[in-house]
Amino acid sequence: MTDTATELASQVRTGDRRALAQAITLVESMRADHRAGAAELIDAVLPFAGRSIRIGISGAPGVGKSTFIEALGLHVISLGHKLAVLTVDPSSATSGGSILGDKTRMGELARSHHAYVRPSPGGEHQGGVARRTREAIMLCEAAGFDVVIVETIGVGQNEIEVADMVDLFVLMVNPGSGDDLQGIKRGISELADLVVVNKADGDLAPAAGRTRSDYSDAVKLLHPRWRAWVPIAVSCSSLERTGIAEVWDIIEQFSAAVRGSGELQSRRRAQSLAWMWSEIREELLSDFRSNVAVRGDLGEVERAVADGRLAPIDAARRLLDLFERGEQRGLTQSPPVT
Ligand SMILES: Nc1nc2c(ncn2[C@@H]2O[C@H](COP(=O)(O)OP(=O)(O)O)[C@@H](O)[C@H]2O)c(=O)[nH]1
Ligand SMILES: [Mg+2]
Repeated sequence: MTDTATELASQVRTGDRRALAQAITLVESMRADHRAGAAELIDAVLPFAGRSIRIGISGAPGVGKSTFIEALGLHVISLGHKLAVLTVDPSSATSGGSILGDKTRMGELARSHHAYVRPSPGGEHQGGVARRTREAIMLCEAAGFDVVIVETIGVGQNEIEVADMVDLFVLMVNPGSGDDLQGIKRGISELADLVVVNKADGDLAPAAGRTRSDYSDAVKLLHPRWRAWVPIAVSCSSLERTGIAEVWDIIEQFSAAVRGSGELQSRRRAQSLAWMWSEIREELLSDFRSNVAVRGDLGEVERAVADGRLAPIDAARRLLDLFERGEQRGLTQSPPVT
């Protein structure tokens, strides 16, 4: 192991926030020459990772996730916990202002010494979001944060990836969003362990109550993800900070239940294995695509498949053969694309 990785890892371990920020920046880096250092760093902190409640919070933009995390977070640190918040929001890269917006919505948290708020990295690259968030979680844990929240927008792949790296997956919805079964079906995620109806205040309070009860019925129809936990729906107001302590109590009950049943431990083992396989898939695919022999034929083969001139399975076999032969001849070190 290089000195820098060891050094950085031990600084992270002391809870040094600048070191933590630097470490996360390193694992977020897409530069190939940073990857080795990042891997060493993760190796070094691995024994100290895993000691947190990992919570994913998902929901449509504007539903109030950041406001909720600020309210919940302040409560959680008032109980003596140390909280890290990571955001996974690919849109924050494009809509310039929203990183700052998120920062501001969690302003009080961001200023606390017991919390660490890390917005999504800017930049165009979409790939690797899951990997770098997983690694950032581990770094935060090694730095002593015992509650980690990952905020993500509630769309497709993103949501699934986040659900795959946390213990508890929270779906946040607006009052009125479950007024018909169709709406619930569209809105509800199979992944939800807890549905939080936010904005239960002012004029929206009655609707929030109805929505909570609609979701309470709906979550019973979900295929349960845990033996020791049945998904439930609650309501709160992040703005007025009511119902927030109750949400935290539920999170603690969840945590105790799934630890007690041994499911948390087995879930995390399965997540680690799934992570390894997704690394292998990504590495292999990237080798495959950069393989000279494959690259030469890929366009034509794709056209043939699209036109129905070549069966997909034959095409795959042909490209894989090219790939394997190329690998054997050591042709993977392809010249850079210009
Ligand atoms: N009335 C009401 N508005 C809220 C509540 N929580 C958040 N908001 C508002 O909803 C908007 C979006 O909040 P934000 O936290 O950025 O949502 P996010 O996109 O899901 O992170 C902001 O204008 C908030 O002030 C709440 O509990 N009640
Ligand atoms: Mg937000």
